[in-house]
Amino acid sequence: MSNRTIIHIDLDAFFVSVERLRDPSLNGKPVVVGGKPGGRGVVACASYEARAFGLHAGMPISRAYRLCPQAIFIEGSYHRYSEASEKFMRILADFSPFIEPMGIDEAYLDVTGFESIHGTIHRMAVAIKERVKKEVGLCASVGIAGGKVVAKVASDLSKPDGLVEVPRGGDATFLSPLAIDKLPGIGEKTAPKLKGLGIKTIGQLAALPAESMKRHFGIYGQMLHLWANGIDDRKVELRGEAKSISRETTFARDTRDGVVLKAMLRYLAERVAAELRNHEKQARTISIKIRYADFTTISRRLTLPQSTDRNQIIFATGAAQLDKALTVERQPVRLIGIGVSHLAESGGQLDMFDLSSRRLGQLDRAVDRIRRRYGFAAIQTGRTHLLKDLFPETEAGYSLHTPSLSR
Ligand code: TTP
Ligand code: MG
Repeated sequence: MSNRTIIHIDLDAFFVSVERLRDPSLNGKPVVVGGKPGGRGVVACASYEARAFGLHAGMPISRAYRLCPQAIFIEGSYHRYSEASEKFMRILADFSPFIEPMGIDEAYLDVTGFESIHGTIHRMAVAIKERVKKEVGLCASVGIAGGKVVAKVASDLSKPDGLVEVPRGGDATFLSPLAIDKLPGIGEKTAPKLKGLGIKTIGQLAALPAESMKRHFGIYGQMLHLWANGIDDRKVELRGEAKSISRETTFARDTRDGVVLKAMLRYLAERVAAELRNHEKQARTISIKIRYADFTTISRRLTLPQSTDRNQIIFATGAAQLDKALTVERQPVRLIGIGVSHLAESGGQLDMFDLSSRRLGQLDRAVDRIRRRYGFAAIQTGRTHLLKDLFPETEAGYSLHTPSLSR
């Protein structure tokens, strides 16, 4: 039996809820953040009212509009979400130093032994929810359990504005009656396979011998076996932070124009690099993602000998990958994205790049300061200048369809 107590907390309909703070007339209505109808983005967040029509994150906006034309469609403004996210995480950090933020609106807290401070963990969770409501204006849902996976299942189940505490030692019993797709890690691929074997509940999954899970699903099967039995020893990683940062966008019209593609890649690379510097991180692996007109999606990655947070290095690495990809594929491009992973703290490392590169670093930081004051589009580097004529500009920069600071 686990002797730990883990809280998982996740904001409800996060992007939409932030929009509602700005415009309360959106309350109670189907609302979609992700793009305007006629546009080609995907749903980032659908309000619960919109979910009742079958809308969900990841669905193309065009389909969302067909299912629920009366919904209010909003482009969204990432800087406001990231501001709310920071406030939220700061509140959590007041409650436990053992916090692992996951993505933008959720976190795990290890609160083992914290009863002595708050009376009960249940009361502690209520206090967290109240502060988040009062200071950020948002509703959060909380799960309390003996490990991460069950805490997450519990918070999901409690939504919206919920709080579910699994009794100590009761993790497996809690999971047992639930449908298998409630278990993280069981997605669109695994669920049908398991259903094919007649496995519908997590309890049935838990009863399958570990050996046969391993035979069917490899290492991953072993993990599912443990999780289904409520066993999850993964630590809440101290000061855990984003493991990767990426930005991507869908073009209004498919394009093969190398100049436009590079300009957008430059812009996205600058946003990624700025985010890295903001987190005082550097990255070693640079990846790009390209989705072609027929929706085939490829990604290419390159690991550098040394980590970096420089606009120019991140862009140039991505651009080289893009050039290669464009020589083998003749189709126009629908979406382009760039991301970094393999992150390390930026301090402490010897800078092996030469002096001119160090100057570039100073320049990047000067640009960051101006952009923080006047907005991201306030300064254009040579290439991104072109975007001014091609894309709508908002206070936060050009509108990106699927911003992500990811898991
Ligand atoms: P989630 O916590 O997965 O979803 P949610 O907060 O909108 O709704 P709930 O938790 O109540 O079920 O994601 C948090 C935010 O991350 C979400 O508001 C928008 C963004 N997001 C995307 O941009 N794309 C995605 O595919 C997903 C799942 C989320
Ligand atoms: Mg959420």
